Amino acid sequence: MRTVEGRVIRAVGGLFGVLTREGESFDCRARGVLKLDGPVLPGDSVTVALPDGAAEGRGAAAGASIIGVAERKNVFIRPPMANIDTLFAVCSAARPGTSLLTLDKLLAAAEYRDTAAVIVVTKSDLDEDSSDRLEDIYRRSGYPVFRTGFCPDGAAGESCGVTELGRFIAETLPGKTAAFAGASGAGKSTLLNRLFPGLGLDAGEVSRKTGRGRHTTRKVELYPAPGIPGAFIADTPGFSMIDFTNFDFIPAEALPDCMPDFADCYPDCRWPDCTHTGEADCGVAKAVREGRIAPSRHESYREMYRLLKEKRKWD
Ligand SMILES: Nc1nc2c(ncn2[C@@H]2O[C@H](COP(=O)(O)OP(=O)(O)O)[C@@H](O)[C@H]2O)c(=O)[nH]1
Ligand SMILES: [Mg+2]
Ligand SMILES: [Zn+2]
Repeated sequence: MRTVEGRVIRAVGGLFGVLTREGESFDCRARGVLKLDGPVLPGDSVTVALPDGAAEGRGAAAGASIIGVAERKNVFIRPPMANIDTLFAVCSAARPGTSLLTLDKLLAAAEYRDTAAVIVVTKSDLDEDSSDRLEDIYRRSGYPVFRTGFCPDGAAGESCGVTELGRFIAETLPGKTAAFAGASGAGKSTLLNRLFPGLGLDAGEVSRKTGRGRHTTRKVELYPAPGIPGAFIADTPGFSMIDFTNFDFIPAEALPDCMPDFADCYPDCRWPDCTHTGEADCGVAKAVREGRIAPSRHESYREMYRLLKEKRKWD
């Protein structure tokens, strides 16, 4: 018997795929010793006990089992996964378009979980005005923003934004785990395949006609990011941006802390208990008037605050 450390890269029906630090993979069961609130999740860092003779690829049959789960940095419920350091919000500048409220919910949920967020505006080739608008709002809000698109005909060798994003990922992602969230059709699979040609993710569209097939299985899977040491990409097929935004566990009182672009303004509020939803002499409202905060961010905030307060009433 020996023990190894690794990362859960998939979870299917009580069987967990674990990739060890040494690069071996084992199928494991999770046995009673675990003291967790919920199940073992993709993204968990785990300790695995391997009986003598457990060979790679057939661990579970030989009795490989997860005997410990490291403390988590964060947990996403939908999609189910743990320990996400960075969330790439993939938003389309053209069809299907981007709901700013949905995007702002996603950013607040990421902030609350201590997950860094990066905005990627896709399809910038199709609508320059809409790309400019998204870029302006989120740059002003302090988020890193990248624009990608298909290159115009004849622009062979151009990457149209993908190289720049790839460089950022290579610099910031070593040792970290990233998830990509986006509305269906926003260009998530296309982007991942352009960024990581070696990853060979399923790029196929979900079959809308039959509504089934392997692409519709909602299974989170982690992949080692090709060429980036210690980095993982969480692929979340079948989950849309809406799934990631289940943010109603945030207490309304904590929402201001989930708006990094507002932080500098709070000292300017006249009332210490200002909720920034319409009080007189509110620092946030002042910053909006002066153009330091994008109006849409304040509108989203007010709507999210209202939703969270309403939710509290029903609980
Ligand atoms: N013009 C243009 N089309 C894109 C771009 N990115 C993706 N698409 C197209 O948008 C559609 C949906 O892309 P897909 O990657 O499947 O979206 P997903 O559902 O988010 O994974 C496909 O037809 C892509 O070819 C882009 O940057 N520019
Ligand atoms: Mg896709
Ligand atoms: Zn205020």
